Amino acid sequence: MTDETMPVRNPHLAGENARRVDIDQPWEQGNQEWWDWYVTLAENDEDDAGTLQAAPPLPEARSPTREALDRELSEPYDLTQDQIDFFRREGFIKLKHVFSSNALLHLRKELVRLLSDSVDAELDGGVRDRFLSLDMVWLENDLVRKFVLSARIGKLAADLLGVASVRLYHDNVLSKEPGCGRTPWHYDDHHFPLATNDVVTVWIPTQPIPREMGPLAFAESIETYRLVETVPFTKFDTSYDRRVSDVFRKAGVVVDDGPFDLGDVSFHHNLNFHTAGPNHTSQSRIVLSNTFFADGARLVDQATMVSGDWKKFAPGVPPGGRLATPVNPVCWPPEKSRIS
Ligand SMILES: O=C(O)CCC(=O)C(=O)O
Ligand SMILES: [Fe+2]
Repeated sequence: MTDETMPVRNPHLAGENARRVDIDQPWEQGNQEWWDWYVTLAENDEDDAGTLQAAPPLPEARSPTREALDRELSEPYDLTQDQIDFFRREGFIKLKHVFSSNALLHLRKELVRLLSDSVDAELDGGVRDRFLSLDMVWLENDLVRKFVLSARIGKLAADLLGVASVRLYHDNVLSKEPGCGRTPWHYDDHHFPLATNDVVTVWIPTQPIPREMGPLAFAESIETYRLVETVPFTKFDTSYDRRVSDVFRKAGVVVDDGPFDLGDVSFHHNLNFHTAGPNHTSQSRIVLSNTFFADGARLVDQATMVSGDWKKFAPGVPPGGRLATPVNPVCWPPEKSRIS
């Protein structure tokens, strides 16, 4: 077995020391370069590349008033016990009507502006085959900050995890451009250097995402990661992605790869395995994906390159240190967030 194909284990999960392999080296570049590398690890059908389909036009929208937007971002979204049980059993959930079309399309316009500034090109057709990413946007942009620190989302994250209080790990504006292939199979525990399993990511599409645009797709059962714990991660090719999908297919793992209607928002646990299809449409697939963790959590002792440029999200925190910097604000409950 070469260094590149050694199994990668998370010490706090497997209860053993992580093996020192060269993915243990820190990631030296930015998070955009990380995504450029990361999508090369996905297996894609050769004949998948080709003509793009026109996406359905975006619905008409009116910009919401500030009051209406603030209300919908802060009012609680009540979960049923069945929904909470589903999340804890399956490791993900898709919720309907979390935000209004007006609010989401208003956000999309702003994200299009930020993304096109970052690459100096038009979105929705002007950039091909890439996975664009921006992070820490909430620090600079008022509208993104409202969504990232939304009490509705913070409470949903805390309620799904069953913890009293959550902090932000980071925000992520993700745009899968026309022609970009699959997102490789992974679980986020592999990416986040957090020494806890109380971690959840909300994936907020800012447009309807039909199957051909590459909706996030989730393997059912929070235990599914156990099937692939010993599959060796390789940093140079698509073999990890291919082996994971082979194991899942042979084991009959059910995958929810259905479309997202406008207003649908998903939450996935850091142990949930997920992937996303290629974007075969001429529209950019733009989402806001934010990660929260239980207040009190610490960093792991040793992060790997799969965590990307994580120091940006935990500035100055030593290995094993408690993560509670000013860029990790409490997002629920509001009383605590005011004093933090
Ligand atoms: O948007 C994607 O294709 C992948 C996103 C993802 O893996 C995540 O938000 O955890
Ligand atoms: Fe992920």
